[in-house]
Amino acid sequence: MKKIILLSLLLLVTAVACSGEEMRVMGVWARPSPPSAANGAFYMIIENRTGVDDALIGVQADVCGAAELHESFMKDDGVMGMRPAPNNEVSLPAGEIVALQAGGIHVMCMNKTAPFQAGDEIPLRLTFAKWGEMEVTAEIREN
Ligand SMILES: [Cu+2]
Repeated sequence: MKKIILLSLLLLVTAVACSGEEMRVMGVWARPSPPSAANGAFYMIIENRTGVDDALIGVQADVCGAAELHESFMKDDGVMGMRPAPNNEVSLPAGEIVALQAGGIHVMCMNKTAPFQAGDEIPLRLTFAKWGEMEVTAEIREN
């Protein structure tokens, strides 16, 4: 009897240890910007531990008139510009870590409805093609 209980416990522990499949979103943040600034950008690190290829396909925030997925690129005149990410999504291959960061892919918050002040916490709702929706909190800080 004891052996069976021990074995069950062992199986349970193993099951819990292996069930780490998740979409991990870390370090969500944005720089402070004054009310006069129409737009802001959110950055974050996404680790796809779900075991399947996925994609970030949308972001919503109450403080943004609209939130778009953007990529930065070098324009012909050597100046950095930005444009909607290909297919308006960010690919998240299984097992990989993707960084949304300044000078790269970012979430563009268009037509801000509130200033971003250092110390503020802004809720964002992320939509993944397969993982579904996730609520995260962006921290407003200088860097
Ligand atoms: Cu942008």
